[in-house]
Amino acid sequence: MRVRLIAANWKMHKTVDEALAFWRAVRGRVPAGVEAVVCAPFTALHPLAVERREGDGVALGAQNLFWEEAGAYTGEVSPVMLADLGVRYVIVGHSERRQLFGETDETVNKKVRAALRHNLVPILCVGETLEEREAERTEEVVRRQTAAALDGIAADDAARVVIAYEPVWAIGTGRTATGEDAARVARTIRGVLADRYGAGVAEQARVLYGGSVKPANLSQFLAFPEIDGALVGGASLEADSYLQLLDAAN
Ligand code: G2H
Repeated sequence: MRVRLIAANWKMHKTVDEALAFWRAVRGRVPAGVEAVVCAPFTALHPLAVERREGDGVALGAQNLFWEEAGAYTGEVSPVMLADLGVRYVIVGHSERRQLFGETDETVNKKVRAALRHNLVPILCVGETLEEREAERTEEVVRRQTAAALDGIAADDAARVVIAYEPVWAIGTGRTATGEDAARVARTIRGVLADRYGAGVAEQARVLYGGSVKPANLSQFLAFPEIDGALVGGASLEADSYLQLLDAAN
């Protein structure tokens, strides 16, 4: 039985005070049947880790990591540093990083592997651009990104990876895929897992939808059993809205 997951992706938002205010408003209010993860900017991770108490019901996530453990990599943050703070999840390969910061299938794979080595759960993002969608290449792109990201990863680890289908044209635009579209792509993702690892892993791994998810439209995705939750940007920034998403997923 897969537990639903609502992951907040704050992107480059919130000062430390704003992050702490959010945390205090949400903690202890997470419905029992849902997993809540807040992927905060690096600057807020340590204060949130200090603030976090048993029973808060919210896990900490990062939005990126580097694949080496330590060294001369100015500006980078390693999986060791994240694990040291009690961070449990890390977003890898978000389309903003692929498009704006030159991440490739190869670097995404290195990051997924590094996360798993340090017991962090990667939230691997895959999804097609508008151009690829219009050329009817969605399935091919998603299949390629998923397979490449999982290269060299054993079945046990693959089952722990959370895969978020985020069509690039739906991100921050107010446009969303239909529930049917998202469910079809979720089946494609599980197909890649089944081909490589067998039906057990395909059944165990969680697949999320992301792209302009809001409390008002979440149920259109969760109506499909293939979809186990959402990766949410804009609508995760206010505590009230995030709590509404958690309730809707319960
Ligand atoms: C997609 C999503 C969060 P938003 O990037 O990963 O953002 O919900 O604002 O479209």
